[in-house]
Amino acid sequence: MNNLSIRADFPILAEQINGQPLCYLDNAATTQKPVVVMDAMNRYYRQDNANVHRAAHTLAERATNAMESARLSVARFINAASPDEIIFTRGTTESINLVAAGFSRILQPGDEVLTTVMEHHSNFVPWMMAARQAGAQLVAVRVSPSGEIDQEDFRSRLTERTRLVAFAHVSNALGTVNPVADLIQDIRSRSNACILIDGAQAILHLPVDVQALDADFYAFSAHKMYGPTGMGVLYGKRHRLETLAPWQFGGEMIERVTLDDVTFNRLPYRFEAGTPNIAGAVGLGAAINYLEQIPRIQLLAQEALLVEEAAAELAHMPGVQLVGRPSHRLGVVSFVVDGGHVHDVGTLLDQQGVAVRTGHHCTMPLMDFLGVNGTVRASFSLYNERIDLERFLLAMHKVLTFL
Ligand code: 7TS
Repeated sequence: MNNLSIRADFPILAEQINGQPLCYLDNAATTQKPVVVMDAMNRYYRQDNANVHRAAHTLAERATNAMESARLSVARFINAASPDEIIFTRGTTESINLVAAGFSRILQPGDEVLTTVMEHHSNFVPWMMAARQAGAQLVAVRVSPSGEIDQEDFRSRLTERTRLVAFAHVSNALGTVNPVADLIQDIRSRSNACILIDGAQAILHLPVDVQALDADFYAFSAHKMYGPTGMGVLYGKRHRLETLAPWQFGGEMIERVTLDDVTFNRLPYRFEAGTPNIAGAVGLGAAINYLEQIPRIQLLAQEALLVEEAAAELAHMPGVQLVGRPSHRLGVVSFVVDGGHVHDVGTLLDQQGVAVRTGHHCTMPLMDFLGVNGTVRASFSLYNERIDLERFLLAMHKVLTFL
């Protein structure tokens, strides 16, 4: 194991930070980009740039083909039944807001939206706002002290009033892999509730098959899977998308408009108002093609071992407390240090070239629930190697001598 390397594909990994080679462990926030993604976007702007779907000229046709071929790549990558079920958005946050905006018109007073304490704010606040607007209730399932969804609480809070269930596939703050397939089956056996999975972290660490999972919606961001920022995906089952009202108006989402009426375009365009992020779609398509060419499954196994080892080593360091000890963890290890503010730990690590994230990770309800203000979070991805783990652990030993 650990003899696979794709580092050379990521030029930024050769950067020096504070006089040290970069040890990038902030992948849960965003991943670095391989040359092929940057080249594809550059080539698009140099050779093919035009607006899509609009003009009968060659460049417009090339731009349209580039965007639609990216849609096909996404559909293949997550095994969607049709590219019509792939909506391009700005990212996970926008994908979830799109569904929440639609549901704010479907929800009735007395209805409930079920989510969990573990969610990123992007999968919590949109439901809070939608529920408020409709006079419905937001219900949050508890997590256990180890940072897992409390399944008993989940079962008891899923009722005939639950109209939608939204939860993360993988927690960005703790790395917990939720038993999504089991939970979805359980929901399906007892309820007609619509199910949205926040896949922002999972897409980086797991092969995702939306048909096998049987979720109604699955949201993720390109920038967390080696693609560009400002680009994301909402997968939705066709019948769910068809019953959802569009939330932004103008451009290609219009089919026909008169002075006093309008009809909307077919899927997926009815949810893509305005000129889309064409270069972003090209970059996402290139990232997927890249992921399909590298030995992804072996690299994921290598990455998972590093994370497990990081957690085990940190757990043995005096004064270090792991936050969350999920039985199935991917990508992330979170911790606090006795007597040290998490931001100080982050700064001391940065001085040694090690990039981690500190703070609440946009999961304030989870932090409150676990009784911490924030954590230090080291997060791994496919290009991290044993040397990164060793550098991080060595840097942590130094940090502990300072604090
Ligand atoms: N959901 C989860 C589980 C996430 O991890 C994030 C981003 C989002 C939603 C929002 O994604 P966006 O691309 O729309 O911003 N998570 C993080 C993080 O953990 N640190 O920075 C961003």
